[in-house]
Amino acid sequence: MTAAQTRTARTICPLCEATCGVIITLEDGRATTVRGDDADRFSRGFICPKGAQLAALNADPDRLSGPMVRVDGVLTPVDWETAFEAVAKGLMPLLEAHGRDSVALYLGNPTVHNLGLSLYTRPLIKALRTRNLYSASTVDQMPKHVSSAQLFGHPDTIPVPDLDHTMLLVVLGANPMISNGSLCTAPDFPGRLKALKARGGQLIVVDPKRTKTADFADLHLAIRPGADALLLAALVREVGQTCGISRLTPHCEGADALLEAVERFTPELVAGPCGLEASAIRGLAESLVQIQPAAIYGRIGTCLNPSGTIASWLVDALNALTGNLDRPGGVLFSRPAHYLARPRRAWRSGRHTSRVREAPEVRSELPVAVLPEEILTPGEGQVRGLITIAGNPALSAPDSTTMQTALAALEFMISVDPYLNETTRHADVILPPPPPLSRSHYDLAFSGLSVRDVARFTAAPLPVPDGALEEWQIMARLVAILSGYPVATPAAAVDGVVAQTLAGQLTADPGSALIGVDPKAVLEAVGAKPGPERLLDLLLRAGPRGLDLETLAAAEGGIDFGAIQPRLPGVVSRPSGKVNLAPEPFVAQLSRLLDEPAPSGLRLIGRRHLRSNNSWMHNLPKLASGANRTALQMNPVDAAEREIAGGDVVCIRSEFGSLEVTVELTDRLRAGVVSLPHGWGHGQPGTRQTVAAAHPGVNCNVLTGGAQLDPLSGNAWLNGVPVTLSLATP
Ligand SMILES: Nc1nc2c(c(=O)[nH]1)N[C@H]1C(S)=C(S)[C@@H](COP(=O)(O)OP(=O)(O)OC[C@H]3O[C@@H](n4cnc5c(=O)[nH]c(N)nc54)[C@H](O)[C@@H]3O)O[C@H]1N2
Ligand SMILES: Nc1nc2c(c(=O)[nH]1)N[C@H]1C(S)=C(S)[C@@H](COP(=O)(O)OP(=O)(O)OC[C@H]3O[C@@H](n4cnc5c(=O)[nH]c(N)nc54)[C@H](O)[C@@H]3O)O[C@H]1N2
Ligand code: SF4
Ligand SMILES: [Mo]
Repeated sequence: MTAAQTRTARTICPLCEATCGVIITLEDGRATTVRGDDADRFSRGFICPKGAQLAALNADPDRLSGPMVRVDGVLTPVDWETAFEAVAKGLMPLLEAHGRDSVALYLGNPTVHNLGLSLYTRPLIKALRTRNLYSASTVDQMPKHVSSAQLFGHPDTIPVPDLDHTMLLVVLGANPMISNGSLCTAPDFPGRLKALKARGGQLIVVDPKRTKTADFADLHLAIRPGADALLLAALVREVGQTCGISRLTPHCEGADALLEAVERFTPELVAGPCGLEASAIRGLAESLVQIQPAAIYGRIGTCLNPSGTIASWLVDALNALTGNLDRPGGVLFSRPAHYLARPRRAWRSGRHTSRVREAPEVRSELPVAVLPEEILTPGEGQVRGLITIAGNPALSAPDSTTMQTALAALEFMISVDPYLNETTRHADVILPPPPPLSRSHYDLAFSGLSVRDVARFTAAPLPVPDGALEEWQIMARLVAILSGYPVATPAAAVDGVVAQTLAGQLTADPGSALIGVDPKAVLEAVGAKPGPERLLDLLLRAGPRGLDLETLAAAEGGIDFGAIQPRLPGVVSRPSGKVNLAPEPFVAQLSRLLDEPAPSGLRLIGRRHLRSNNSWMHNLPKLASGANRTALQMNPVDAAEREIAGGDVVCIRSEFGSLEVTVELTDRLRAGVVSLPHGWGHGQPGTRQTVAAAHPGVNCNVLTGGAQLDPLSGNAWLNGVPVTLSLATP
């Protein structure tokens, strides 16, 4: 091999929210090694074991290289034109006979890590015009969106902890030493926690498990699952009793109503349900009063239960009351370099409801937990077709058994996905994107959730393989079909319309730097190149930093605009211009929490592994190997009570299903709590993921259910689910 054939290219790892810059070595047009990019202005060389597998992911032999269409019941490779013909032939009759709502759309997690997909989501939703819109958000962060919408006016106006400057970080229900953070984009989260300790700061972790993050903490409070809202209400009350509203920024309203709402939540009252000592709760409140600045941060553990929105709200109410909202070292709003639409209006949900159980729409979405019943319940408005984009609801959504029955019952299904997995095996048409290293990268979502204000763009390290379609082209072709254009309409024609529409919007919004400019001139300035890069260029030009794509692309390692800065009151888009600390529906829901029966029996929670990424990276040998990753972790005390020993196979049951699993004893879990990870249960018939099939694991979402949701956000109840155990009969 000659040196001329070896080169390196920069990209940004698209796998998790940490957005690490990486350097890929390319030999003979193939990615061979991956290392952290020391020149990246944000991640400064950090990389984790998953990022290190990007080259392997890119070259995974099980990745689909071309579209597949079901012919006589069998998924068969076809050319792209045949695939799009099949899409039109399957979808259009359903839409014509049964209306737009008869076809559902599910958007999975990788959508937001992918520029082409994120920019084409809106056009696709607009073209489909279905009320049956679903996403992974309702098995994840929807409570935080609802909370932010009510507090700040927009669901994406989410404050992030100022990790690099805080002196006290309180983490509830997150394990960033393993997950690398979520709704808090901070490459090298572990290093940032070490820096917090090094400058004399404190870390407090509230988690039923003594996690790797808790190992690192000054204090770990092993709360009972699902009790965070109660704990937070008591903390708000205690802080309110000590400092009243003296530390509140003047940009808040509703403080009196907030303090009244938490009045009854004394530490003594919530101690039992939280499984904590009242004195420990008081102690935490005291730390929050004394240590300044402080940041309170809640994530998955606070969101995946029926009081997820209440907990998400109280996290920010507590930040506000302790004087830490919009303050360096507290929680702040990042300012991305691209344009964001933030019209000033009252936010609403429930503008329509699901057909069967009348679950309210939130952000135009219905809870993914109701998708199975919408497919399986006959009648007017029944879902008969489904499009999944980068999602694996067969494993990731609650009540997997019913979900998979529902997917099998669909009349027609399309998946945009690189793998033949538990979900896409049900599809009639699979449209695979090119490998990840064949696309450019810019973080539209995560640059609005970052602990520093940064902008980074990387070009695609590798060309799109022969015969592949770029992901935006696949999306554009779907948009054309759903809009009733001829099937053969080129992607570029659709893209032209999308760019024109965006230019029109950007030149008409007073919140855009392009307000009043002639849209034609703007389009001329960005040039004719189709696809996401032109759309991104438009968004950058309309953004607050006066950037354009060429300038950004030339900035090696990206541009660092510095630490995140206070943004109140401008960032609030509520009609009053103030932060609402006591949204009425939240106050009403909070008061109901005290009426709930005290929890009893065993509760199941989840866990994440450093080498997993939800369900879809178990097909890489280096990430899937090792000891049994889906053992049921339990406390020795619970095991002894049931005469169960480590290594025993037990049957774990819930209202929704049962599984046989091997027990692993650990005193890291508090008694009364057992744990299984999600995203496993591979090797199902009709899938093609060879490595994953050899390490199938069990699917914990067989045990979770969609019957009870967070009423305010529609989020699923996946943590703290009641279960029972018995020894499996050999
Ligand atoms: N390695 C790895 N990294 C990932 C992912 C992955 O699958 N693997 N997934 C990515 C995704 S999509 C996301 S959203 C993020 C999530 O990132 P995190 O929010 O950090 O999620 P987890 O690591 O699951 O940590 C949740 C913690 O909540 C605890 N917990 C469970 N129930 C409760 C409760 O009721 N109260 C409290 N206080 N704690 C509770 C659990 O024990 C666990 O330690 O991670 C991302 N990063
Ligand atoms: N019990 C339990 N369940 C959970 C969780 C939990 O903590 N506990 N966590 C929840 C969370 S936080 C999340 S985010 C969800 C995730 O839920 P989903 O988003 O539904 O599932 P993923 O496992 O992320 O699957 C991603 C899919 O996208 C495909 N994919 C990967 N890259 C690309 C790409 O570039 N383009 C396209 N088109 N497809 C791609 C993969 O092949 C895979 O099929 O799971 C949730 N489920
Ligand atoms: S931490 Fe996340 S973004 Fe960074 S290398 Fe690992 S998977 Fe990629
Ligand atoms: Mo997630």
